[in-house]
Amino acid sequence: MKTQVNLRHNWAEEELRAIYDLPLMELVFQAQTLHRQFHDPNKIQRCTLLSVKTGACPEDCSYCPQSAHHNTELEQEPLIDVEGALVAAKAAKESGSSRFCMGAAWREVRDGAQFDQVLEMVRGVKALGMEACCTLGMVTEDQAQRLAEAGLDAYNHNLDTGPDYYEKIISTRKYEDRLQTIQNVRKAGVTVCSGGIVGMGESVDDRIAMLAVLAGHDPHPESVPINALVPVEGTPLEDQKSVDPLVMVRMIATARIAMPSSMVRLSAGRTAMSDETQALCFLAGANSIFAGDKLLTTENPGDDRDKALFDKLGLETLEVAGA
Ligand code: SAM
Ligand code: DTB
Ligand code: SF4
Repeated sequence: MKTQVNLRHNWAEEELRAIYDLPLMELVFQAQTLHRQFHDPNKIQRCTLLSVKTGACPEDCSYCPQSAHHNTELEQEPLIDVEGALVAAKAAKESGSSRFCMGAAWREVRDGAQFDQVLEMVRGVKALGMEACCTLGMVTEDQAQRLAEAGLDAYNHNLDTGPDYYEKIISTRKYEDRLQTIQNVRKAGVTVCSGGIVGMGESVDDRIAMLAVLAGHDPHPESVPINALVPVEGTPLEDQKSVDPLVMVRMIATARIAMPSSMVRLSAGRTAMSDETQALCFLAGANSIFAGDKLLTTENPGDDRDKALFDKLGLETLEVAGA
């Protein structure tokens, strides 16, 4: 889709805040207008997640059921075999997903047999004709390069929130560590998937600060997941009040306006959302979702509910060329 809009990489927080605070109708209209210059408004990409290594993570991310620092009911699982990952990838493809994202509860990638196994999974997913994505924690430039050589299309590494709020959520790593991994991924020629979570008790300014950091990257992250916190029992954020759905709409619209050519993914939290909320999120510029009945460890709406939603809204699945 051709466009005349110049992408900007110098958004000031004040500018983004003014956009976020627009009257909702104006905000959604502006976001949708821009959306149409870059994307087909009736097409949504479907991606499938698979947790290839579950739980016992040394990081202490307050939102995460997989952290070893919290007492959740989660069943731990060591790295699954390549065959198991590829069976899941094939099923995902058959159900309409064009991207397969493999997640590991690691703080960082370590060179060795387990990383080699993940590289083999990436090669296998590519051989199925899908986009391959990984989210494995921190990676060095050399490891990112090896992922690129295996054919990896995208690496997910979220900033999660603004720089000031970050230390309230995670103490075992720094914002700068996250930024460094994103840079390593970019240098290796792998596309960047980076976004965050709303509903962790952050202020509007924290949300805006995160969007300003994301939109300050040149190029922008090709994909920007916006997650609503899924509060999980046993995590420090278990009692967080669920986020107002219109906060998701405002975040998505602001992300769409700041990064108009990126895929904006309505990510975790859809199970608790009404069809109407999701419709507003799509109108505000979300054009990708996670499909299937599971995210990494928590529930997702599943194919039946999503098919009904797509049918009701007249949405189609976006086929990704050259995946
Ligand atoms: N360990 C890797 C990392 O942290 O980058 C990859 C897996 S981690 C589970 C991927 C992302 O899932 C996190 O960055 C966070 O944004 C999101 N996430 C985890 N738990 C969540 C929850 N309870 N609700 C919403 N998003 C969550
Ligand atoms: C992203 O931003 N959200 C996905 C994906 N990237 C890796 C993960 C959501 C996880 C939600 C909690 C869980 O299921 O464990
Ligand atoms: Fe580990 Fe990632 Fe969960 Fe943090 S978000 S505890 S790094 S799996």
